[in-house]
Amino acid sequence: MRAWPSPDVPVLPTTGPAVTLHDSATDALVTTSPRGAARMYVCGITPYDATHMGHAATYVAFDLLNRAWRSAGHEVTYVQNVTDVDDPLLERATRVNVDWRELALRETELFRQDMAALRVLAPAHFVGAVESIPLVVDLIETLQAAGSIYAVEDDLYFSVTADPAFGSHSRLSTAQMLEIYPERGGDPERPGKRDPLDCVVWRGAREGEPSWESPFGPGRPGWHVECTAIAMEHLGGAFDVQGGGSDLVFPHHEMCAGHAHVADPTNVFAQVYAHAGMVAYDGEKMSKSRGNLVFVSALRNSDVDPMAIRLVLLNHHYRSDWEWLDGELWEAVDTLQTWRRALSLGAGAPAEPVVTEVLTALAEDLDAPRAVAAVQAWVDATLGVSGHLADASDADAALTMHSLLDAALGLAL
Ligand code: 5CA
Ligand code: ZN
Repeated sequence: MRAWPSPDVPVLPTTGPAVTLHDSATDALVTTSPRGAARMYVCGITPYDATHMGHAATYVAFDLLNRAWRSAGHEVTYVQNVTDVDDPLLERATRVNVDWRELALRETELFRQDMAALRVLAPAHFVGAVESIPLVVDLIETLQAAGSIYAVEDDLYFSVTADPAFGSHSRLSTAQMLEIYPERGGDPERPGKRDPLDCVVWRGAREGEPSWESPFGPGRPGWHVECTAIAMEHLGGAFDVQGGGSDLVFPHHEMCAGHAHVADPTNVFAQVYAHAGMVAYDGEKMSKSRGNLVFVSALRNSDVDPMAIRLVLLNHHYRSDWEWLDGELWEAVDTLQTWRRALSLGAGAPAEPVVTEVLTALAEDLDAPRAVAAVQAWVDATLGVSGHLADASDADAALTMHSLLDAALGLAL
């Protein structure tokens, strides 16, 4: 499907350092070393409701990675899916009495607008589950040939025991996996399964649900196999980073890694599994199912500057869990006003050390709060205590800072 219009990225005078990133599978910082273009897959939305701050935080986090790689001189091939057919979407469509396709189209379009407003660089491939059904069918056939697929009634399951590395990506014990699984779409109790952790790859047609023809009978793709098929098709094996929120560590990314490994035992799915922390609101994880949501589009409709929303997100390290507080948004609005005043002066405190510090901070596991602090220090030095131009030793400071804020942090001021 169509992505959103991607903002331009200004070219910086300095090249950034190699990018290190926390890998959930090893719980260690890894220096990414892309060969050719850096290849990144980030799990996209299930489009049954509008983009909330949790989604926005996750996509801005991986946008920082995209930008850090570009600053380091890499091209980036970015792939993102849209889960445009799945249980929660169908349930919501039924509940609000709207055609599921219409709901998915509408919410995907709103997501595009939100991402464009937040200046998130667009993926090269923005791929729906429905349009990927032939890829999913091919992958299931490969998994079948490897002996890892069996049927329970009209549904096909993937045997997790077919992957000797199963469980290693999330580093969870079987007991922990069994506890989380039913909370995240799994069905450990279903009779007829060989292992309670096995997952559906093809869901046979049900009355009132959409279905597509396949060699396994009419049905629709399972969730995990959708992302595996799309990532493998557009990025190949051992791509650089598989990303998403930390709610996807298990089962989603573990299953994807399992499918990919069984499909090609000589290869791995991704080199690094990176996860953004969860954003809460009213004391609980912000989620469509709980309904404790702050929508990007609602704030935009109230004329909130999307750059202020982005600054709030940047003020929290991507790996931390944090709570959305409306007060932080109004602080960010004030901060941007001060930053714009400093930038309007043209000359200012030396900008080059700020470029180095911001690029270094972002290259070290996307430390956006540290980068923001460096910008704030420049603003303070430029405005001084009087609030007027204090240190004008760099005649082109504002030009450099404009480019830096835009290229590295996605803030166009
Ligand atoms: N379609 C699947 C991924 S293939 C899905 O999880 N969709 S989603 O709409 O529920 O979430 C979209 C992305 O936002 C995922 O990467 C998810 O991990 C992330 N996400 C969801 N809720 C939050 C939250 N409260 N805080 C941070 N990230 C979140
Ligand atoms: Zn996914």
